[in-house]
Amino acid sequence: MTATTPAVPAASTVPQERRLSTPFPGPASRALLARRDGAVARGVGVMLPAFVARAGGGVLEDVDGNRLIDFGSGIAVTSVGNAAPEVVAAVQEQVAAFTHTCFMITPYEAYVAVCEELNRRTPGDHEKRSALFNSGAEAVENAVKIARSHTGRDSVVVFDHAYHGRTNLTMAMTAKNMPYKHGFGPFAGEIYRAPMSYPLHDGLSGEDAARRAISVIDKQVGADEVAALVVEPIQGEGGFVVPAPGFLPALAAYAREIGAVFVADEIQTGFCRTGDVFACEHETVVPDLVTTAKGIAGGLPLAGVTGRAEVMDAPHVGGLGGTYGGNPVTCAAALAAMRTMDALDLAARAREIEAVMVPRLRELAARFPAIREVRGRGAMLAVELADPATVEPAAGLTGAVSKHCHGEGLVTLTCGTYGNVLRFLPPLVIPRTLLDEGLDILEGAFAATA
Ligand code: PLZ
Repeated sequence: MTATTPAVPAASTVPQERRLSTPFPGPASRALLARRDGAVARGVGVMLPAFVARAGGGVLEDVDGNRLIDFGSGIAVTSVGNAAPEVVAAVQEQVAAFTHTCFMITPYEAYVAVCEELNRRTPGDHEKRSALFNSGAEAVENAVKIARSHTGRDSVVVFDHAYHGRTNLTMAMTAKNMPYKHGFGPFAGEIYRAPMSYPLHDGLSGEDAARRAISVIDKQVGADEVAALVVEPIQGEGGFVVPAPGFLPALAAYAREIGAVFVADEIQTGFCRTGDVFACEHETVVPDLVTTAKGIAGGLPLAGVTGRAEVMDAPHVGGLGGTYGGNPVTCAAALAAMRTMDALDLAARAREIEAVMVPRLRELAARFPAIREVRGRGAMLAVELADPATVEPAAGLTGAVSKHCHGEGLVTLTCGTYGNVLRFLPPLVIPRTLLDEGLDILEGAFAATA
């Protein structure tokens, strides 16, 4: 880092207000959508075809000048805000200094500094090491490599409804077939699935749900063959499933007992999203390894694996790496994003967002019986929808409510194994006025659809 820091604007320059043309999306987006259809593989879907021109804070502005309220953060990425001023300044400075060397060839300070920050910020005060990668899936792959190298064992245990990525190994670890796995096999071997704690559906205490999972692992995998247990402390794509209290601590204790590596996939939950810096902290669970990505660098592609020094240092010298992992521009962005999290106390902001949103969501649940549950923590919140008569998952209604929100200029996402969960992941810097307006739009969407 040089001594001269460029002037940083105090806040986003994109006006923090919703604005919609008629029709929406407008003509410029429609033209780009037609070009997209002729150029981009159809496998890469588009949820809301408003092509973005610039973004900031809690607003996305499209090429027609429409301004959308962002309740998605690009899938839990722009927690510090889109184009966060300090991130922009750090990236500009770094990109002008040098763009790439490959850390494995000629190293640079920012990579080391990010690892120091990860070692300091992740749960537990034991001796830690980190390694950096490009995407969440790549971090999960490397956590598995490290755990196998450390234990000399092959088997990896994952859970029902899990999402860990789209590469071959992580597709095997991901539970849901459509759209992630259909037609893309055969998948990597030695992946075993155990039942998750899903209080709404199993009614079990955390301890009982853990006993059920541990029995499956003991009988169907074999305790002394398990290299790693990999679990999302709150499941993301699988439906914002919050395990019952006691489930994660019991699994961590079991992993310790059988000599397996306990890996917390905090890719979606990490970096203040749930009101703690990491979701594991909520139950003071200390994982052996933590995978991070998404919120780590304000939108630049960076991921990490952090954990016990003796586990992380198991692979031989040269056994971990990649051309771009921990690219200097992404590392500069991460350091700036972490400074922003500290300066603005974004964990507290996530708790404030929960305090505003949960009462409104509960009011909606009281009014619309299709809402079976309001759940989540911090600014990682969701409602699960079912047919009130049959209690069957209401995927159609979930999609319709979300689409209605999109038409009103509110970016909402869905998730869940059954596609019946509407999830909310606003940037942690979203102004209160936009939060309230987004909730009003959501209420209108239920009134119009449910
Ligand atoms: N682990 C817990 O949430 C990414 C996927 C979006 P990558 N989730 C969003 C999609 O449809 O592809 C995720 C996650 C958890 C791993 C990943 C994978 O992270 O950066 O997308 O590879």
